[in-house]
Amino acid sequence: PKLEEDLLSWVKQYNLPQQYLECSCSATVAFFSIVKHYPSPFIFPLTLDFHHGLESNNESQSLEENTVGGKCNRGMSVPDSVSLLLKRALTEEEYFQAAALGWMIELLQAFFLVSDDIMDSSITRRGKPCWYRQEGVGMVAINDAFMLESAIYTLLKKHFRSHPSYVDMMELFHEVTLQTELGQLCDLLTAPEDVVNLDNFSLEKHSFIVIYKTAYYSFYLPVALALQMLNVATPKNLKQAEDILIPMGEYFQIQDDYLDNFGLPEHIGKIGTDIMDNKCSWLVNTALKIATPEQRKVLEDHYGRKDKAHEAEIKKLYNEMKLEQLYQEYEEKTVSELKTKINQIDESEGLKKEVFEAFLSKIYKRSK
Ligand code: DMA
Ligand code: MG
Ligand code: MG
Ligand code: MG
Repeated sequence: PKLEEDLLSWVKQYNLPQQYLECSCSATVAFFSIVKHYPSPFIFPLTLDFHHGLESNNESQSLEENTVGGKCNRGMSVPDSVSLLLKRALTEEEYFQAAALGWMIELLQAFFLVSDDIMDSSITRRGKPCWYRQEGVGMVAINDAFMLESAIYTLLKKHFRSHPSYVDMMELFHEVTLQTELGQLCDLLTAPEDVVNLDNFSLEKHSFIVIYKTAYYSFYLPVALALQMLNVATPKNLKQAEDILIPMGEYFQIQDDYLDNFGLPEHIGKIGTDIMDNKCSWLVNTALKIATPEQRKVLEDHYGRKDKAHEAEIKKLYNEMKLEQLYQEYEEKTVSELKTKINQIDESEGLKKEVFEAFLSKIYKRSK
């Protein structure tokens, strides 16, 4: 509340863009609405319930509009996992804690997405212009991203300071943040804006990039937090969880790469940029693996150029090469491997197969 009062007085005092007060899409405002509404234990459950088709209220509406707007898969995975680990419905207190941790993941996600869209020169996100492209925002979005990250630790301290796993949770957030940043670094370094060199790409490099940039924070983090919240995390069960969640997260990012080209902007809420951005995507790597010399030439002549006509040539080639079908084959094979892995889990360390099955069923054949 103190922070929010400060923000409002700064906006007035320094004559900052009105948007910071009014814009319903403001990540900054969303951050402060969280702080503002935080004393009510129902703000989190209500907002999260919204994604399950339940009615929302006006207060959670603003939060929904601003920070969430996405699928909330990561956030919801904490309460879902805690409930599956306990094999029962959660008490109000448990739900509040789990949902609060879920929200911290959503804040981390918001932090990564605001910065990712700047770095990727993206156009839209969740069906609206990317934050940095909105009026009066621009490069202030960089600082907004940092503030979204800060919000995690504000909330963690406020609600978990006396929890036995407080330090472990904090270290976990720091660790996965670093892992994600390393992944983003490799993603950017393999995609220089001015030099296209297809020899730089490989499926091995791709695998490293996607595991680091996506799998740790999207898949490992929610389950690790659920275990920590229940004070049952051990090096052994964390490692077991990692061994299945990392390949699952890799599959998830390959879906993202596939949808970047083959998904519908109305479904995915964003316009694909991977071809023009010269990204080391699953699609280009798969194409390179099977390309004839002529097809490779097309890739060399048109990939990674900031130009719609060049992009169209690549899209045409992807269709000719039947990448959609190759993706579907990859998906079936991977999902069956993941199911086998899940079935082999030794539950004596406190894990439950259902935690992983729930995760997998949320993403299988997703179109958004
Ligand atoms: C996403 O990679 C990774 C992070 C850490 C946000 P991406 O650029 O493919 O994501 P998107 O397609 O959502 O822009
Ligand atoms: Mg991006
Ligand atoms: Mg990116
Ligand atoms: Mg993408």
